[in-house]
Amino acid sequence: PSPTPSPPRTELSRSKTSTGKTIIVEGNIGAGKSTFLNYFRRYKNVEILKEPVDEWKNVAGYNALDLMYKDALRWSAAFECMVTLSMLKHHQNSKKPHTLKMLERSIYSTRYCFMENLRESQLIPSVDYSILKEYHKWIDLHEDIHVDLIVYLRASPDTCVQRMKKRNRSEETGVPLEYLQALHRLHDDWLLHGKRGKLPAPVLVLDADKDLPELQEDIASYSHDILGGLT
Ligand code: DGT
Repeated sequence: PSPTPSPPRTELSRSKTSTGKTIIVEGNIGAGKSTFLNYFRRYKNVEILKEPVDEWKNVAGYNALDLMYKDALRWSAAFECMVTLSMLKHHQNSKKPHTLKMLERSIYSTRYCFMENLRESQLIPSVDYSILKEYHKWIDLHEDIHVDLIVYLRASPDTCVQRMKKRNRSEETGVPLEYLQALHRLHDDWLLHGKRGKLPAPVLVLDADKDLPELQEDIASYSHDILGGLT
């Protein structure tokens, strides 16, 4: 994988990132999104919306995440439907209207990274993919998916594999390196190479290959820019 370009320091003025704004945190599986989000728990004006992975693991008693990994051709469409709904809820909902909202992933990574990977790898029947695409087209046209900043935690697929092994989420045990390599490329295509059209917001790239304590230091040093004086 290509080296991480040095991140442009995003200078966000107070007026640009005040309350009521939305930041999405993107990056491969195991890139460190949880570490990033956990850092911001210390700020009371920041509302953190993590991916509801536990909900995906218990859909009326079914582990949809596990089903998707075990038999993607059969279950990936159902799983993407679930994820799309979760993301839509996160984009729409705010329990606290005067906070800065930080989302783990977004409807964009569902569409441009995960759905695209399933299509490229032929892990989703093309009729299922087309139906899902119709959903996303409709959402694009009719829903207000507002984003003010994208934080891209860019880690090499090798780093992600190591972190995945370490945390040992049972559903992910069979995930091959190639899957992470494909997701890495799709994140880069979307966030660095502009292959998915105009980005919804500026991108701040952080080198997430650094070990987690070092990454945490970087997050701390960028936190003021990220929050734009909110706190
Ligand atoms: P982190 O903190 O950077 O290590 O993040 P994770 O790995 O806790 O969170 P994430 O979003 O990378 O993934 C959670 C699991 O859900 C992982 O097995 C990938 C899967 N996943 C998340 N979103 C989608 C999606 O839209 N489609 C598919 N097929 N899988 C997804």
